[in-house]
Amino acid sequence: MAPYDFLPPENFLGLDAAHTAYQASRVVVVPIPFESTVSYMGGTKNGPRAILQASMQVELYDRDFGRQPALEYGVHTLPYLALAHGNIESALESIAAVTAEHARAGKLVVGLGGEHTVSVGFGRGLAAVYGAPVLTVQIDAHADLRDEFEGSPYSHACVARRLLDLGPVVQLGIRSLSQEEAELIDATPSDTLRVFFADEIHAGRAHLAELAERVRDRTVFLTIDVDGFDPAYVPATGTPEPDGLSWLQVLDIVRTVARNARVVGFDVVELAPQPGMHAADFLVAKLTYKTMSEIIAAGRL
Ligand SMILES: [Mn+2]
Repeated sequence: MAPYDFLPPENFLGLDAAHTAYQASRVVVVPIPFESTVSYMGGTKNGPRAILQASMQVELYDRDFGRQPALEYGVHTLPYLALAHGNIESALESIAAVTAEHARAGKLVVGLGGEHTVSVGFGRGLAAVYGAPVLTVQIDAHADLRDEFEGSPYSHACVARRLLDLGPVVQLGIRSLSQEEAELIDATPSDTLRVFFADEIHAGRAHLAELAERVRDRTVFLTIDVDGFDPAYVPATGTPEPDGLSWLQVLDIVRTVARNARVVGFDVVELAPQPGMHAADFLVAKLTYKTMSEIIAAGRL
């Protein structure tokens, strides 16, 4: 039995029953309020609820498409996942099992974190259905390439290192890493690990052509740590870093990946909602909607 908790107060985008029925929906949203290894400021367990609530305010009409995409593809929102805290291995197994269940049904699976550790389970679930390698595209301020952190191989600081077990990793927006991580990046072939640091992205748009080539026709898991954004956009996150990406820079990356790769799932993690900072919640909700619309519109799933 799937380890679900209770029903969310509202579904993603606040759609009516006709556009949220499981069978007819192309997209399944999985709220994962998991928080265990956070190292600085907490609160990511409240991320899924804040995203769902903010999504009620997102316009269904999208000017980029000239229509209301969600009404065409349908979005089914699952209840919050109830996960065992204190046992990360079993939590990751549950996340992987739920992700696989809905991927196997042919859905675009969308995870709402929660801390970034949930992405390890999410990626494993996708790999179980689509087969390795699954290429991870990671938007993040942090490299997350530590082999272990504070005694755990499943710290949010180790996410990308674990996802490297599933296939290559392409990172974008990175601007904080340890010496150990810098040495690993230097020692790893770019076909396995390519890091587009934030300054490379700020320098122009040249990274988009290379990104398109690296992901072209690959099976991709897109993981968006919202601290990839500049804190001016998303201050409500546990470990903010200056000099981050803008809304348009992130959208350019999402569009490039959606239009060139076969994206089989994505997650949005590390929002730690703060009272009075609802702009961040809304940005994340809108980004989630635009990302699912881009992936469905690309017609590759
Ligand atoms: Mn991060």
